[in-house]
Amino acid sequence: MDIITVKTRPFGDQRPGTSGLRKKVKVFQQPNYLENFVQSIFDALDDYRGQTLVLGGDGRYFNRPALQTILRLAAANGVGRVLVGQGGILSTPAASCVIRKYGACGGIILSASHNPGGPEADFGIKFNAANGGPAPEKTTQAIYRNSLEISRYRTAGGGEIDIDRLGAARVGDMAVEVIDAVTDYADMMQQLFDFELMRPLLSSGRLSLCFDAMNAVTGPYAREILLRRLGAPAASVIRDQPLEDFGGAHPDPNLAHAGDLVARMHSDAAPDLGAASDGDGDRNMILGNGFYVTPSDSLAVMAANAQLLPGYAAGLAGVARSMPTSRAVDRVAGELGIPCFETPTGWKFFGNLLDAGKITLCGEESFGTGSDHVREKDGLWAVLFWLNLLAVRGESVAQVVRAHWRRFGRNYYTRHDYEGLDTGAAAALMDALKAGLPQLAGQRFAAGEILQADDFSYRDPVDGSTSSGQGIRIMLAGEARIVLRLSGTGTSGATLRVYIEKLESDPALQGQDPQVALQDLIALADNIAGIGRHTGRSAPSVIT
Ligand code: VG1
Ligand code: CO
Repeated sequence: MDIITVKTRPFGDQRPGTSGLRKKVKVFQQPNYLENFVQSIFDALDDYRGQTLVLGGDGRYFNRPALQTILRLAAANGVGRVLVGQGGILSTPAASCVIRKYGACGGIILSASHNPGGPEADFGIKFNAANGGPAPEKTTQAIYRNSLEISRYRTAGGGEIDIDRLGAARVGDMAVEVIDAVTDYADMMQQLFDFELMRPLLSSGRLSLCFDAMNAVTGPYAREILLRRLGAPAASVIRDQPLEDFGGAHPDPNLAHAGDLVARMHSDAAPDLGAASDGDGDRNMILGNGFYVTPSDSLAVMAANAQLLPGYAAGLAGVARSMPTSRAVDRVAGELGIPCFETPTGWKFFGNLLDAGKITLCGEESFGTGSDHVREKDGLWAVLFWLNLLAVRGESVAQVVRAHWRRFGRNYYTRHDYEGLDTGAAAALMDALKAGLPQLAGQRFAAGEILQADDFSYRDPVDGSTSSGQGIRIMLAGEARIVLRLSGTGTSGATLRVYIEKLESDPALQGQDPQVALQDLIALADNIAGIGRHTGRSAPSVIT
């Protein structure tokens, strides 16, 4: 094989964020930019030579050329075999499934997830380890250090590999297998859920759904699973063609970006379940007829009902949630008598807990839920979980959630995002907030008394590693809480996320609009953090 060593220089900005390296496509298109990062990944690993690597992405613009570049680098660096999703496609959970199923040493996933795509938009790359999950912090830090010192990368000569045709090929000594991107994942879903129960209900229309693939990667997965294997009518899946620019839309399944679906769920023609997934298929939004389920509630409902579903009939070992996620699931864990872990934002922090068998279900407020079946959050899995649950209980989404609130209390919840902020102004806001933390405890406001205020730090109970500076927590009486942190996935300016929550145990008071129920806390967040003053904004860009 023709191995070429190319001299290069560090870029200095290749620090992975919450979920891999995300930049504008134009940044990735600079000569050597992608190559430097991929070489830095190989240099951070010690056991990949001769082994299997999984490669795929969400199909966004630049996916295809990036994939060819990575194949050449992989061959020159001594990878034994690469499994590539057909057409370069693998949803993030499917990639996790394939890594685990074929004993790969890891995988490279090309995605910027919920960020928009296209020549002027975003691209991303992340490395997943042999357990199928996002590389832990010690690996991402090693990748970053390598990227600051890199002076050469290795690549191979040769032409392009045809990634659209299933089958085997070679790049020099390295085998390339183009695999069906959907089958392994669909088979796994069929193991976890009761397809026999759901199929007659879905095919006869007794249980109806609308799944919005948002022109992103889940289209082919949804067609195979929901339409072909479960027999739902064709119109049950919308925007099911993966497009390089997601049709110009923002592939982020929330109330702001899945507007058509939300409108349909509030119309006379609303099906029983509405759902959407994001660019790379790991997020989910769940809606009922005229009803929105917050992701935090969705996790809690899943935990409370898991035993009704075949894949989880044995019960849950434990649960985990990211710190900003509402504490609704904590209440379920308390009642079930199982442990509940609080981790920093980002799926990589769940990996050790899942591997150690300490948890079965986990989730984040950012439309992410998952289980120990893979090591990523999983959008379609969540949709199937809900469908199976509705089929078993024979109730509507709203009935299931309201009954849950009556039993466990309702954790009113909202997240306010301030996007595209001046980076300096956002940093100044956080610095001032941190400086004022010691004075907050004991102060009384209309929203209640502040009991505790800190900067969240996490010690991993499995490997003892610590991660500090993971977000400001302000805890108030009455199980109310305000959390503030800066996003680690954006590609321009800074995004401030403000998470607000309050418990309401009285069923008579559980039917309010969260923005109303939480208004005192929303005002207090602005008061304490000086959001308007620092950012010049009078309202958030997105409310979820
Ligand atoms: C966001 C979410 C976080 C999620 C991450 C990756 O990160 O808040 O919960 O794990 O996106 O999701 P941040 O740092 O911007 O808040 V995905 O679907 O974009 O890979
Ligand atoms: Co995603």
